[in-house]
Formats: sequence, C-alpha cells, structure tokens
Amino acid sequence: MTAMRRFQAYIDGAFVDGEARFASLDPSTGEPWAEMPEAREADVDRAVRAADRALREGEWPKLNATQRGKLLYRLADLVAAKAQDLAELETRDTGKIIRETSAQIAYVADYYRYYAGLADKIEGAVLPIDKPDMEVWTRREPIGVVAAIVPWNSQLFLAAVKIGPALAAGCTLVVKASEDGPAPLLAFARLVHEAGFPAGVVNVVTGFGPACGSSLTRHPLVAHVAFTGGPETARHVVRASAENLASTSLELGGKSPFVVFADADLESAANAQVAAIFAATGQSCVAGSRLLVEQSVKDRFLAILKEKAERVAIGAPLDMATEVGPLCTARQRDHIQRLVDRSADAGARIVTGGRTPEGPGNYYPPTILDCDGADAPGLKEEFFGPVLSVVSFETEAVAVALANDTAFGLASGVFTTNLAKAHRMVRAIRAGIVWVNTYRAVSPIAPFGGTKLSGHGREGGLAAALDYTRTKTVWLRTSDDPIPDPFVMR
Ligand code: TXE
Repeated sequence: MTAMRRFQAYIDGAFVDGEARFASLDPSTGEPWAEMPEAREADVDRAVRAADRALREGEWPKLNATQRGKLLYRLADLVAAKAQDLAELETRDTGKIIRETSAQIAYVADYYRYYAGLADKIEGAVLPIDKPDMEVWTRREPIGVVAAIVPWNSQLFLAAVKIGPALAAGCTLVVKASEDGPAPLLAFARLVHEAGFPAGVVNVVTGFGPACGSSLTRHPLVAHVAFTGGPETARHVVRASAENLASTSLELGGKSPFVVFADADLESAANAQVAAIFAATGQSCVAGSRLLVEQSVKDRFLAILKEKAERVAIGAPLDMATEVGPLCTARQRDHIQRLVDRSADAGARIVTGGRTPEGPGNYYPPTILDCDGADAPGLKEEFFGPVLSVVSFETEAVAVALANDTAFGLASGVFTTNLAKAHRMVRAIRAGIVWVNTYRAVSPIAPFGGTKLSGHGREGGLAAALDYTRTKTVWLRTSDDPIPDPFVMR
C-alpha cells in the first residue's frame, strides 16, 4: 500500500497543519489517498487576522498597482509551468477528467494574466463638480479582506476568478477550498508563496461548513465574501453577513435551458448538448440540463443524442481517453440517483442511463430523461451530474416560457440558423449568459454570473475587479478665502 499524501494549509506565509486532519477519498476507488488539514474557528481567525494585517501593514499596501500586477504575472507563469501537476492533483482528488483539468488549468494562467494587466488600469475619476472652488475626485481603494469560498468542481478556476481581481484591486484573501477535493488549491498555495506575495496576502485553508466556512463568513474583519456553491449554503452566507455586514457575490447553481429549434444544425447542436451536460460529468454550474427541443425534430434529435451518450468513454479520470469520470463524492452520486428515481416515478421516461453501476468509484452513466407530459422534479431541481431532462415545444412563445420557467437564471443556449429568432431569444431569456449556437465557452474577458437563485454579482471582466474596490471621494477646497457661513451646507 502506498503512503497517504499529506497536505498543509497556508496561513500568514507559512505552511501549517490544521487544528485537525481528515482523509480525502479518491473518487475513482472510494479509497482514502491523502490527509488534509482541517481548519476550524482558531485557524480561520488566524488566517483572517493575517490577511487584515497584510492589508494594512508591511509590504503589500506599499506596492503600487503595477508592482501588484507584476506579482500576478509571476503567479500566472508559475501556474502555467505547473499546470500539469496541478491538473493531476485535481483529477486525483475530485475525479474531474485529466483531459479537462489539464486544458482548464493551463487556461487558469490566462485569468491571472488578465487581472495582472488590469491591476494598473483600475482608475478613479476627477468629477466635473458643480462648485467653483472645489477639486473633487474619487479613489478606488481595496474593499478589504476577502473570504473566497469554492466548491469541489473546478476549484482552481473558481478560485482564480476571485483571487485574480481581488489581488489586482489590492485586497488580501482567505481562500477556503472545498472539503471535497481540496488538494489542487492547497498545492496552488505553494505557487503563491513562490511568486513572492508578502505573508498574509493570500491564505488558503480547507475545512467543513459550520466550523470553517461559517466562522470565515461571519468574521468581523471580513469585508467581502465571494462564494460559489449551492443556494442553500448561500443562504447561510447571506445570514452570516448580517453579523459583519460584508458584501457578497454569489455564484450558485442553475437549471439552464438548452433550446433547439427545428432549423438548427442538429449534429452541431447535439455535440454542444453533450458538452453542456456530460462534460465535467455534469458537475458544472452552467450545465445545460434542460433540453427544450422543437416537437417536429424531437425524435430525430433524441436519437442522435442517445447514440452520442452511449458512445461516451466512461473510465478512470487519469486516463486521457476518458470522457466521463466519477462524480466527486458518493453523496453526490446518491443525490443524483434519488432525483432520477423521483423523476421516473413522476412519469419521466428513461431514454438511456439512469442506474448506478456496480463496482467501486462514484460512477454514474450519461442519462437522458424524456419528461414530456411528466411533472418531473428533475426539470426543476439541480442534479449537478450527467442527467439531461427533455421537454418539447411547438412555438417560440412556449420555448421562451419554458426557458424562463425556473427558479434559476445562470446560463442558457439557443440553437437556430434564423438570426432574427436568435436575437429575440437573447432578449427574452432571463439568465446571466446566453450562448447562441455554442455552449460552455468562457473567457477572463467576459462577465459570468446569474440572476434569481443563481445568485448575484459577476466574475470575469473589468467590472469584477471594480467589485473588489470601494470608492473614496476626496473634496479639496481650492479657495484661500475663509470658509463662509458655517451653518449653510455648500
Ligand atoms: O455545496 P456547498 P455542496 C449545488 C449542487 C450540489 C449542491 C450541494 O446542486 O448538489 O449545491 O453541494 C462551503 N458557510 N452546487 O453541499 O455546501 C463548503 O465547505 C460557509 C452548485 O457540496 O454549497 C464548500 O467549500 N461556507 C455549484 C462550499 O461552501 C460553507 C457548486 C460549497 O459547498 C458553509 C457546488 C457555511 N455554512 C454545489 N457550508 C455551482 N454553482 O457550481 C458549506 N460551506
């Protein structure tokens, strides 16, 4: 038997063991493979205090924005150089396939580059003030200590869209890796250290919801919480912010519609649908999990999809040939099976998949549920797994109504060759992202986020960096005359 790998937390510039330790399970076997440091209230407090000190004292606040950018460039280069190692760790600890983690982490380096370049483009403004003897301008100052909380899927990516803009803006952070598969973020901390960020600027811990996540979000020195996870946990985060009045940005789940009109290129749409729901084994917040297909092409489209779903290569996540690997946790797989069963009980027809396979690992096959005529819970609730729920429509108006018939509002896809129809759909769909004739494309340049139960705030793009600043307004009187009547507000 090979020895367990041991990981450490990163607090105040030092690699430390947590207050306790827990085992991380390999999702492809269910066996423990590494020991993780569990942060509880005391570790979290030390990390937040270190971040607060680093914000106010020492080297970090003395750096100008260009120098902060240079540190971020160095971090980006290190991420690029270590992308393969990080990818293997993420695959090992979360089950996300190596084909995806290696490409995604190489791209994560570009997110850090984007925000490195932005650091010295965050500008205040001189205001054309309506008073003759005043000079008035605004400064963009760092919002403060940021708590960045991420779930298990795409941890390095979801952390980069928080750490990049926060550092560009001059903030300091405590990053909480998920208790499920924290290895890649704990390893990433070593690159932060190597890049030369002053102690306390970035701290990386992991632990469980109540003892770690909750004590972090309600800590009095935390100014902003950037959270990605489920809506139920987001409610805890918002309640905790009633204590410290921290601002929040919430990137939550979805039940994103994938709309296919009869005039679409069906082969291309089917490939996009496979990417939308089976990539990342469906554990993607933007998963296109509700297929709305025009009635006249439903049978043809489902036949193409079924064939593609059944040809997907299911296997060991570290194998480059694998297309669908295990889910991160057995808990997640069991949640998916329960929701499939409830949907079938409600009348959904299983087109393919739908059964947890025998044997070790958290595997679940690509599954398609035909929900026409069934009030299936799978049409409303997030599976966060490789399960597609299908309904058909006959008119564009019904397609819009179905697309918006959800408590979520993160992403959407529209497949049509009719340009006017595409534009009408773009306007009508209530979601933060509309992909037209494509799906699951992301970029550091493009804002990302949702509405309704999918949360609020945007990650990516220039505006995200501004969200990590607060505006200070400066009034400077230019007159040498004595201040006139002190009882009149001017
Ligand atoms: O996520 P949680 P879970 C959805 C998906 C999934 C469901 C539950 O449907 O089935 O949520 O997943 C930390 N205060 N998504 O339970 O709990 C936790 O430790 C502060 C969608 O695993 O939201 C982890 O680091 N933090 C989704 C992080 O929150 C707390 C991604 C996310 O875990 C906390 C994940 C607390 N009280 C799940 N309790 C997406 N949109 O990508 C837990 N945490």
